[in-house]
Amino acid sequence: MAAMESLRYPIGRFQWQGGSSPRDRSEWIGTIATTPQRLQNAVAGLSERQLDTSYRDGGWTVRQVVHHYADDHMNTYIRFKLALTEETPAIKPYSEASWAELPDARTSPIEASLALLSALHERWILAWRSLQESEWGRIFVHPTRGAVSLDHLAALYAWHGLHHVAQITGLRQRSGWMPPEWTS
Ligand code: NI
Repeated sequence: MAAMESLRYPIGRFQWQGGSSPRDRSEWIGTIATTPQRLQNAVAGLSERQLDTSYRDGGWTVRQVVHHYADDHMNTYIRFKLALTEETPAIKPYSEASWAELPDARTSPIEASLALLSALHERWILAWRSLQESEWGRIFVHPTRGAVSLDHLAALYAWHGLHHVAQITGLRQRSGWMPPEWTS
C-alpha cells in the first residue's frame, strides 16, 4: 500500500547507483557526521509515553528506533573495519528485528544510545575521512547480499541516518508533537 510505504520509507528506499565520485563520497560523509545530532534533535523534548509510541502501526517505537541506531551502527562499524583490515572478509549478519525486541531496546532510557551513537560516529568519521582513494573499493561479503564496497556502505549509511530520523519527525508532525523551533 502506498500510504504504508511512505510511512515506512519517508525518504524512499535506498538505491545504490553502483559508483561514486569524490564529491558524492564527501556528501555522504557529511551526512553520516551529522546523524547523531539529527537524531538528538528529532527526539528532543519527547515524553516517555511519546518515546513508547510506534512511528506507524506495527512499527518500532521511537525508543526502539533510537536503540536500533546504536545497535546497527556498531555492527556496521565493525564491518567497515573488517573490510579495511582483511581481504574480502565474510561478515556475520544479525537479526535487527530481534535485537529491537530485546528488553533493553524496548524499555531502556535513550540517553545511553544517543551518547553511544555520538561517540561511535566521532570515531567512524575520522576513519571515513582518512580513507585513501583506493580504499573506497574495499569490500566485505554479506552471506545473502554479496559484496559491499565502502563507497556503497557510505551511501547506505548516509541514507540510513536520514531514514529513521524521518520516521520520527513524520510521527511528530502527524501527532502535533512539534518542538517550538520547528514552528518558528
Ligand atoms: Ni535501520
